[in-house]
Amino acid sequence: MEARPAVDDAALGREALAVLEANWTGAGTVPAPGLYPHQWSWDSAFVVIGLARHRPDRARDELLSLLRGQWATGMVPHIVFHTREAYFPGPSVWRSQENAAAPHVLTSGLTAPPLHALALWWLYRHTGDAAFVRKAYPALAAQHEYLATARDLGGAGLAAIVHPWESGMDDSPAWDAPLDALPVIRYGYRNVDLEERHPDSDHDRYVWLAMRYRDAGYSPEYLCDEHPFAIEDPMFNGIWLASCQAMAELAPLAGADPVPHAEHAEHLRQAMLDRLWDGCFYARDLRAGRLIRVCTVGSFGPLLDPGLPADRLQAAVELLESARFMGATGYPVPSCEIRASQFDRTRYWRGPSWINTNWLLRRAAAVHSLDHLGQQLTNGTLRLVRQAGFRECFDPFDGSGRGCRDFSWSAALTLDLLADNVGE
Ligand code: 2M8
Repeated sequence: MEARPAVDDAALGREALAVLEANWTGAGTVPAPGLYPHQWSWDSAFVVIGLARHRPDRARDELLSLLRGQWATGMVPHIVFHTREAYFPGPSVWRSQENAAAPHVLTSGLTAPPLHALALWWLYRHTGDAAFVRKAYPALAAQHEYLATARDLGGAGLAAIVHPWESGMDDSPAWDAPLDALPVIRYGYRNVDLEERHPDSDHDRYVWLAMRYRDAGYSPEYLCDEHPFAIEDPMFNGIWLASCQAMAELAPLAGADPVPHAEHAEHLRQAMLDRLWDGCFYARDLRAGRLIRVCTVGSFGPLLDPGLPADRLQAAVELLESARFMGATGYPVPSCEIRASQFDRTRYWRGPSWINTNWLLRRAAAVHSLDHLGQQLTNGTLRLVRQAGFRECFDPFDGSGRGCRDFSWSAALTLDLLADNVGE
């Protein structure tokens, strides 16, 4: 079923729910039928957020289903394979079943932005379901512990991503230089579905990186000493910080101590300011020992922090609203600065606007009581889906849809924005 633009909010909401219903497999919501036939980690967190006010039962099942893929190390994988449907790279590449820490269900060996505690907090906020918080909390505490230990590759407390897929923003221009530093790989794994995403055959390097990590037994020691791709990303860490604050708020309900989570959030704030800020937030390449000076939508992740110092907040918001970002495009928010040489309005995370990053920035605006910015983000995002349907991403200038159709997080977050818009 393809979602069509709706004439009113109620119709749009019904279409969004229908997309999520169609994408529910009985064991998780797939991001989109066909192209993404399994459960992806941060996609699921966005689905939980979108369903919190409409189908809390389904939202709970969604989170628990994803957490069935959690490893004994605490790592929440970026894909959980509930079925045998074809996807590359699938279970035969990841070989999770050969790792003693992996669960019974097959998964990938990478992680994804840790949005899940914020999603649990969102669900609690809208349902008051403390029993579910108690149930899910320990798994999320273990996820945070994994990041704090196995992923502190820079030694400053920030989590490092070890693969572009872990950022969720796969072909972001921020990963160009670190990928270029890798050997040229020619497996010939290119796939027509991926042409729009990775026409420069970076895909072979993605697979190579994943297989190196796999062949090292997904070991944290290997990541520390040998893995050639290690990056401190402001979006990943900004999301983690927001999730640490969510853990602190939820802790009393779960009989846990909020203090370590609140302290951790403060530590992340300081580490991002010390290591990632230079006029705006940039990703840091730990292997090259330098900032990657391209502004992308990821640069705004730390805005999710209510404690961000006022001068940094002001500078970041000015950049976001400027003609380098949403000030010059008709629709929020291009995934890369439009004046950067790498900007490409047609290519996936190199220019198009995405509903999930719009939602995150909408959340950041709410956290800082930036009402005008929040309303602009809500209106612009709803305009995108009204006009083009629940597409995967959108041209930031003319709003036309790109990528696959009936995309779950576009539908889920539309539901959330609609609910906020009428003041529910
Ligand atoms: C995209 O990532 C996958 C790899 O994990 C892909 O390119 O095939 C990204 O947009 C990612 O953020 C998203 O979670 C995933 C599924 O929607 O697709």
